[in-house]
Amino acid sequence: MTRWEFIMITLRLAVVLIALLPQPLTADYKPEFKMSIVPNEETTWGRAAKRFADTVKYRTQGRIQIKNYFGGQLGQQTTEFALLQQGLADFAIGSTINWSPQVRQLNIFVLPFMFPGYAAVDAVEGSEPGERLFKLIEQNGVFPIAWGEYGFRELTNSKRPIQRPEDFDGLKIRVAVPLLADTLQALGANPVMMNFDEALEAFRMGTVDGQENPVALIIPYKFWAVHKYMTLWHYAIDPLILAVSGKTWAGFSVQDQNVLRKAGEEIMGQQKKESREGLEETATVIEKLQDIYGMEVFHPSPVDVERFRNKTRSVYDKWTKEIGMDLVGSVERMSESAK
Ligand code: X2X
Repeated sequence: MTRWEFIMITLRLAVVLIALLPQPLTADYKPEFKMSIVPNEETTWGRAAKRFADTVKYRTQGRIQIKNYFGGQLGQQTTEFALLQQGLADFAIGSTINWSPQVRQLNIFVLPFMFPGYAAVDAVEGSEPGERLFKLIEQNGVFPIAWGEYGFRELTNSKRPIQRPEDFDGLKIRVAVPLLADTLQALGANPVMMNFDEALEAFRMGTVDGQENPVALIIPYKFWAVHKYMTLWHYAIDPLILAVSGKTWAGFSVQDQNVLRKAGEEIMGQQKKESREGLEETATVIEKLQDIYGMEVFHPSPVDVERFRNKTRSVYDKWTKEIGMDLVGSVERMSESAK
């Protein structure tokens, strides 16, 4: 054997031996990715986060391990988007309401009485306006994967039935963001902006009279124990978005990005379905809230809704300018034709 042949054989042997070594399972990813979720794990929102973490771990053979931080542990709810931008949260299933301070176009979902029903919401998310919102989020350093939903927002309070704008007079109502504060103010209430966890304490203490949230949150958070009265008015909706910090996303292999995308779409599709479950039949919802939870529910007629809507026109106009006439116009047209 020549010296040259000996070198070649040794090299080949080395290549084979390296290929036979066990491959590391964890790629070069960090051992824990952080997921932010504002409410607790009992909600359809929290359950989706658990399912996502489990599915992703399984489908990536443990390469991507997501730890869920429920109850807004990573930061105040209206800073969640900033946490994603900075990479302080890797993932979030976030509310468009909570992200609206950073992405003002997301206020579109809480323009008073914009969406007549689920069909309009689905139409918007599944076409140009929805795509435009996802682009905007991406341009802001966060990669959106899929839409979810928490449902239409209803009003609860401890003082009296709210059937007309006059009934709001002086009621202290907690909201999360400025557009909602403007709306409640225009209706004659005294809105207070506070974080969700502070608000829960304020309801228990009775220092705040009411709030607005979807039935899918009102039930697991037992709002019926502190607020007897509900107005089922569907005045705004709260879509959720599963998203990844742009910084984190860029660090994943294409193969893992595909796994995340597919799992995210499946799980959020299911989450949306679960949030709507049992809520499509208004009569059944009212019966449940009354008979099981002892609430007194007012379901406004179209004429009643017009009264509330008329009071909030100036808010709608002011925020249309903030959001952009163009986007509002195309959502209005879709909402009109989905009626
Ligand atoms: O704070 C709220 O009201 C909640 C839980 O619905 C949101 O995160 C927007």
